Amino acid sequence: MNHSISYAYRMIQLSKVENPIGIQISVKNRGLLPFEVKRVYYIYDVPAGESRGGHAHKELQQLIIAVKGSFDVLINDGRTKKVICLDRPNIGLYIVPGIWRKLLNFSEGSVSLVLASQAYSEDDYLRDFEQFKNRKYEP
Ligand code: T46
Repeated sequence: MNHSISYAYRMIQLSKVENPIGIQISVKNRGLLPFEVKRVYYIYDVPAGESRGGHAHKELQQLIIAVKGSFDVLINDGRTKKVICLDRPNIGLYIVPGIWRKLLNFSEGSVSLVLASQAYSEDDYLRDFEQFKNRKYEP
């Protein structure tokens, strides 16, 4: 039987206001997002060929947006993988807790913006893939 990873993520379209002086995108708490934003960070200047992430979170929910350029997000629930390309500043990738993620194939000059449901806590990270898999599927 094929296992679907569709429960693990959702693409969220953000509202865009376009006019002759530019484009603005806003994200409201308790709007489209399934969580309240408690932290924002962004990643840029990733050298060619490098990747970010490579871990899972126990509780954290996140929305990842390519505000500039493009990159791929590999998600893996321990059984099934999927690669999602982010390349539009008005489309965010929402990832539920407990999903391994890796960001890769960054285009030159790309910027990823991440909205997170919790303050930074190293205790929330699962950084060892074998531990991640065993934790998920122990009987
Ligand atoms: C994720 C991917 C997409 C902090 O002190 N505060 C923070 O808010 C963050 C995100 C990181 N840090 C520290 C922890 C490490 O010493 O910054 C250093 C680099 O963090 P990390 O190796 O976790 O970076 P990435 O890019 O591999 O992962 C980050 C997020 O940590 C993670 O939640 O999903 O971006």
